[in-house]
Amino acid sequence: MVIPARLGAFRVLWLFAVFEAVCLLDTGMLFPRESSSREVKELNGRWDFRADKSPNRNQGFDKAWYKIRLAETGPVIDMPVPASYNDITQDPTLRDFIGWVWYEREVVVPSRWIADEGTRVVLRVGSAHYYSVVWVNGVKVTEHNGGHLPFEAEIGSLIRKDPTQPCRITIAVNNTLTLDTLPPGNIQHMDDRTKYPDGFFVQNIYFDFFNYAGIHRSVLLYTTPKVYVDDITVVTDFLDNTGLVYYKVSVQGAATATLNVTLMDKNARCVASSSGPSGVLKVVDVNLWWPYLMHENPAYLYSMEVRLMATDGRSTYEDVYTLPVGIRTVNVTSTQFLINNKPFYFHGVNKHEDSDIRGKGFDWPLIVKDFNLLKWLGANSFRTSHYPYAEEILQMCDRHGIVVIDECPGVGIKDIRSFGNSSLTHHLAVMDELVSRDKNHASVVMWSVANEPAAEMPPADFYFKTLIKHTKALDPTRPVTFITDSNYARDRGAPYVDVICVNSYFSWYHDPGHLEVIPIQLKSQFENWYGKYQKPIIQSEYGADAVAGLHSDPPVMFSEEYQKAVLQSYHNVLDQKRKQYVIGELIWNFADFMTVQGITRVVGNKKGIFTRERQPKAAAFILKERYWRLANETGRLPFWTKYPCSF
Ligand code: BDP
Repeated sequence: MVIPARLGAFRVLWLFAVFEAVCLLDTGMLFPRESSSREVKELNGRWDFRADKSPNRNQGFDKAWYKIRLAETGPVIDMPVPASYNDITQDPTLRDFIGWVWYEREVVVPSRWIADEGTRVVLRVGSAHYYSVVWVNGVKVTEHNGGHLPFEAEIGSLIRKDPTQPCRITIAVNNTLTLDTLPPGNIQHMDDRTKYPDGFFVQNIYFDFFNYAGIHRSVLLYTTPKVYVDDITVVTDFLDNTGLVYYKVSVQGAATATLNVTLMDKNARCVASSSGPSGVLKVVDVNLWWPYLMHENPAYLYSMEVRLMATDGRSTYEDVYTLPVGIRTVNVTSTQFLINNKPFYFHGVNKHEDSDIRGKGFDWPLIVKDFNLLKWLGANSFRTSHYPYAEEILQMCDRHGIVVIDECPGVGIKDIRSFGNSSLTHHLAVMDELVSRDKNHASVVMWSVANEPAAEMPPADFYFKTLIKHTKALDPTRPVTFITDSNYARDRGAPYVDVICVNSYFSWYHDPGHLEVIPIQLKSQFENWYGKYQKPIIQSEYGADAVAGLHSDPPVMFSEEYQKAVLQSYHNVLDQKRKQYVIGELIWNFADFMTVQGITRVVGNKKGIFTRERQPKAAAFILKERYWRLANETGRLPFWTKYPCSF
């Protein structure tokens, strides 16, 4: 896998071949950024909202609610965007609602956008859970299957039809999960009228987080010229002191265009330039992108400015898009994970997009707080368990040097029917969207195609072989993994991954209360997996629930002391095995998070080392001490031999 380390001229040829592969996807999903040629208008704030509580949840479509103002179809309530709708009101039926909900907002579009026929106006939804249909002034403009990923539609011609009309945006979102969605789920109708009321049904899910729904990320209008930069792909490398940025730009709207590409350093000095739709930028005395705590100058980002000029005989178009670029390489051997050819040890966390009131809704204060906590903790990495996180979060990772294992929403694939063709086709499409969105982030070092699937089932072999091969073809520059539990009988798919990621909960789900089993069971886990596959291993989850403030000595389950003891016991084994082939450890979980109601969860999963309000439990201090010690051992900074206290 991944870039062969030192192959001289072959390496360059190989990189060009790779590069074509990364560009396989036909349309781009560039993050909307303002520039001299592009404007962005956020449509966040208060929207009108109506849940379709009709028995078949289809009244909105039957009565065409999109054709008129939502408030004219029936009672609407205020709903913030972005946010999950579940925890916003006092209505218990909305908290657990399954089916279609309707959002609507009228927008004033700047008149110059409408007047200028050479301007494209794009409506973009950062993410909505899970199936969305979008109308503008009653006309359907797009639909999208799946949460966590953006989708968009060009609406310029539509709003130009009648510039006197306000631009009314209607978005219907359905959170129903089926055997073919990602994540999968299924609806169960309860027909026994001696037990259940008329029309009673439940949504079964096989994952452990609350099925928050709604419009979770920003809704935007943005403009580009009619001829525009549709996509950019960069692949980076270096030879000695020279950084190499292979780039490819795709243009839409014209058959020919002039492209100038300039790479600027942090001081806005041009360090390399090129022209044409593809090429290589050579950076003398390169500042590589290094992870946090691995280098004294981590997370160095260049700015790549792409400037397009085109003419269609009548008009001239100029488009400018600037992409942050970190120059780094990733390689995997049978025992190591290399960033810039140096061994990298993941000491990090698993997270969730989750907090009170807003649920999975995007929230800058929460994000910045979480990054401050990660840096305080000495964490150098996280996994986007169990779905793609907001693009702004990955941008923060690029800026701060936090390394990311980027996971798709393939969580809870437990039913054999979810290994069929339609599930696979959707899963492949989701990987396309994910790679297309995140391929240019220096912080993203590995793709994870699934979490704890029932990989012991025979169809899992074909399913994961196809999925992993497809992902590698999309992006041969990054390793691919899927996350398994410790049972190595569930290993269909494992032969195709580059890194084995194992979750285990010894003394919790297995042998609850018996801390003494951890050393032997964890050691066997590592030896079994390594013995079978000779691939590097990440302990991708481990942990224990702790109710903040609950104390017990001797430690008992759910106390802060027990959580601490589990961590310490794991760390002893990890310290032996990280000298061999264990390349990382990610605690489950960064913070407490909400789950479905059930007998094993007391208002959510309490395996956080921080509470849901982001306050530390005792385990956070254990981990902080450890992570800084690991950084001192594995980072390369003489002045970090002292314990840090500056955060
Ligand atoms: C793991 C799952 C994770 C759960 C965790 C737990 O990957 O989603 O939240 O168990 O039960 O197996 O706490």
